[in-house]
Amino acid sequence: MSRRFRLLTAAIGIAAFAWLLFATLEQALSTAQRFMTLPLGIRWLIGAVLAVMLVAGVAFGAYWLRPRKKRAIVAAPDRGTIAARIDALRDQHAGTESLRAELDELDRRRASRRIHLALFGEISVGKSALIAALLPGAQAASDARGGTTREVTLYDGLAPDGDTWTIADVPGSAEADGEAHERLARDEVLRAHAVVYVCAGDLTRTQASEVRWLGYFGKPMVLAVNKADQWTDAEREAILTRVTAHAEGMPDAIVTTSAGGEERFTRRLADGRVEDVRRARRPDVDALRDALARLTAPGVDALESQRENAVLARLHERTSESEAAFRAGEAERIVTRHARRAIVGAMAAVAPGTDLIVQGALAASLARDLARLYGVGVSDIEVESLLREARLTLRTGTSVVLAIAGNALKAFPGLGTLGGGVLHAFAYALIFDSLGRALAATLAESHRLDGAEAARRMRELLEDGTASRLARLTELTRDAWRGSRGER
Ligand SMILES: Nc1nc2c(ncn2[C@@H]2O[C@H](COP(=O)(O)OP(=O)(O)OP(=O)(O)O)[C@@H](O)[C@H]2O)c(=O)[nH]1
Ligand SMILES: [Mg+2]
Repeated sequence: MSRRFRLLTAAIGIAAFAWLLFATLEQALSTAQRFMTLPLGIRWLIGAVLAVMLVAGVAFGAYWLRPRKKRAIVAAPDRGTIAARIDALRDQHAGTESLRAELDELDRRRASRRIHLALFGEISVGKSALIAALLPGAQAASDARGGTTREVTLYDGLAPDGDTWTIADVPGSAEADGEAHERLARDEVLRAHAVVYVCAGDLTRTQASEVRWLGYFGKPMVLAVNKADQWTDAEREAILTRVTAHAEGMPDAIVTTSAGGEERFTRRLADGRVEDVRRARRPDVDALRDALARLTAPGVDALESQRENAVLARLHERTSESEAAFRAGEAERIVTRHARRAIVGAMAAVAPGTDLIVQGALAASLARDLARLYGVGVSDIEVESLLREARLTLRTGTSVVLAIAGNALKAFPGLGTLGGGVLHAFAYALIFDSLGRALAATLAESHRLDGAEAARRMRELLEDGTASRLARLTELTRDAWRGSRGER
């Protein structure tokens, strides 16, 4: 194209643009003029509509361009609070060894001032192979069979900046019947300053949830898409795009790696012969090493508080589970004790009628004991209102309770031989067992004495005549009966 022709085209382009600008301006001016001739009310109306559209447009633009934040990170209670809870559990003779050991390990690693890393991911994605590639001295066993790594092993090696990294090789997740191994893996992963989440292709739903789980605990994370040697460049790009979308912004970096496997090719020798060659593929983990170096660059002191938060958050979960289990056991004992007393109370009644009532003093004591166990303060008024609700429930449920007691007598003929009044004794076992369990469940869930909710659950339990329950209550009735009358 000659220079003169190009100048001409440029001049025409500029003239066209200027004309367009002029025409738009003219259109805008004439619209404005016509706008000014409109009645004042219409002008305000149009102005208001335009203003609303402008605000909506700006708001939508701001929403669209907002920085996408990572999901909220869990906030853990401090070490002292958790240690005190563990001590309280120990004083109540609950098993606390593993909780205590986790706290000790937390302190030990803080004192060691070493950067701890961990690799996490499903079985056979190449975690052990990646460790061998990152730390050439490490002898991490890698094998085509899934579930090769069965325990947590820590490997020490030199980081790019000359510091020492300790990298944990852990069992793979998502193995059939591998829950215990997976728990080991997850606990170790939470103890690390930074984690490499390893996958070998696009993230499945389960893998994406594991990435989210790491994000929830605030783990600095590199997502390594391993076995990249198996794809063409185009496939690799496509997989990376999908992995990035499914990881929902959780990882700090996403890299591809190639850690192992075999490569096969044919080689033509100088004498013309052709031979098949199989050899271990050279690993390519440079991008991963660089990403880890960047992630750990702030140093162990800067990363430590985040690491401790994750460990303490998990300890909080585990301690809460132990506390709940301990309370459930204690609640069971309290309910049984009161049910036993209710049976004895029923036997003491001179002439038991068909009218069942909730024994007030005993029910109040049951409510107070359970509330104390769950650390809920209760007033006399609340206890009174609970008793009212329970009595109302029983009034409409009397026939059901007596029918279930009758069934128990038929199912366990030995019970009938205990004598008259045993039907009522069993009925009271059922009533107090139902009230106690209903109350314990309500207290555990809502941490307050919710009479209406407890009564609703009590009604359900009064109607529960399953065989195992009848057997348990029969045993209780027989025991209490014999205990109070002496062995007969
Ligand atoms: N082609 C190829 N194969 C790989 C790569 N990395 C690992 N492998 C192979 O994948 C298989 C599993 O590797 P491992 O390192 O045992 O995997 P893992 O994640 O530690 O597995 P578990 O310990 O069972 O959880 C082995 O046969 C490795 O040789 C890779 O980058 N490319
Ligand atoms: Mg392994």
